[in-house]
Amino acid sequence: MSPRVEGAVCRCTHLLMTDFSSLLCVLDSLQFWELDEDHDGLIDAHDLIQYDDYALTNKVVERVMSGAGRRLLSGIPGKMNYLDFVIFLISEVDKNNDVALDYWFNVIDIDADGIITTFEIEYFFEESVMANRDSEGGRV
Ligand SMILES: [Ca+2]
Ligand SMILES: [Ca+2]
Repeated sequence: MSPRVEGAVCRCTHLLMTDFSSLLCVLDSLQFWELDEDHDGLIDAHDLIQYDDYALTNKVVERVMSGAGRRLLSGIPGKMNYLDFVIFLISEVDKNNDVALDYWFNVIDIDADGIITTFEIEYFFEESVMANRDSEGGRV
């Protein structure tokens, strides 16, 4: 394990107190390490789009990387640090917790007016349909 990953694991261990949570944290660290191709401790949109075998659309990644879900702690526009990634992962893995609900609501609420409209849903849905068509070889 590289010193950078070990450092991330140690930081995370201080944040999460149970053994199970610590194990999840180690797995998160390895996932972060894999996505961070140049290993500079930051993930950009190019890296995040590869998350979970390209499970996210470009529009969602763009919103996440803009800090729409939650302001990025990295302080660098368009770049996510390890803690930003952990918050993203908590929101992505279990979408039923309050953090996740707030996170994804904010991602979809493009104009940040506190209301999700059909326009906002269509904006994201359109790209998902196109991605499904592509993955199914044109069949829908
Ligand atoms: Ca990087
Ligand atoms: Ca809105």
